[in-house]
Amino acid sequence: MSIMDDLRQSVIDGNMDSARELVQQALADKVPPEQILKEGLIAAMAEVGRRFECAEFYVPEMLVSARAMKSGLSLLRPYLVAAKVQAVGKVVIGTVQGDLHDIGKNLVGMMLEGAGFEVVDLGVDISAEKYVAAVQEFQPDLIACSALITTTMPRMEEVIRSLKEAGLRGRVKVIIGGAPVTERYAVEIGADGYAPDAASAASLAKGLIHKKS
Ligand code: B1M
Repeated sequence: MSIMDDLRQSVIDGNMDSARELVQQALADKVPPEQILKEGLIAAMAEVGRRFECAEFYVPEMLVSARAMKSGLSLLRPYLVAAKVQAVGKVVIGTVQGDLHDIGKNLVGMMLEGAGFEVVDLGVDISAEKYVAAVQEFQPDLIACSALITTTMPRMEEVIRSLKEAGLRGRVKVIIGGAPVTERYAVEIGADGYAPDAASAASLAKGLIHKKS
């Protein structure tokens, strides 16, 4: 097995220590950082997403894999920056105003990172004004909003309305998700997409980025 095979397997197994060691070893062996990212970390998370979608993996397995990926990525990031490796796109993510649930949102963020996106995580209880300010500051390609309570879902519509009012709606795609959210709701409020889980959020985001370019 090659070092990339071992790295992919470590991430899939959720073995944080081994993922870090293998990234370190690959760097020492002069494997280009972009190759470590694409053939190691991103490929592993694509497989994790596939297993989740066909119910071979559940949330706990996905969480440990995502943590292993993050741990390898934190070591690799300075080398990616030095090598000027471009992210697939930039996503601003947050849980909407009045809502403090962040476990699902964090998982979505990690899967997006695993898919090669640069992720700006605003945290929880994020008002429409904060999303607008973040679009102005970070110039993302996408905004991902999470809501876990039926009473906080309408805050997603406010985000879209505020982006329109600020003249920013054409510049950024908005994707939404969270346990009470539905595809129908996404259509109703004029979002660009809905994802029922973290793995499909990453596929949705990649699809929207390709449509843009
Ligand atoms: Co809260 N809570 N909670 N809670 N909580 C729920 C959501 C609830 C369904 C429980 C219940 O009553 N059965 C209920 C909402 C009812 C409703 O509105 N329909 C509820 C309530 C009522 C409340 C409080 C109001 C309780 C109270 O104080 N009376 C309160 C609200 C606080 C607030 O937010 N203002 C509250 C508080 C809390 C805790 C703080 C104790 C804790 C949150 C801890 C934290 O997040 N740091 C908590 C928890 C843990 C839950 C449950 C048990 C689990 C949520 C979770 O983390 N799931 C939840 C019941 C449940 O869902 N079974 C519940 C695991 C996570 C991986 O899944 O978040 O669904 P999930 O994310 C998935 C997908 O939804 C999707 O991908 C993720 C991964 O696949 N997804 C996205 C999520 N965001 C996405 C964004 C995207 C795409 C996909 O963007 C594109």
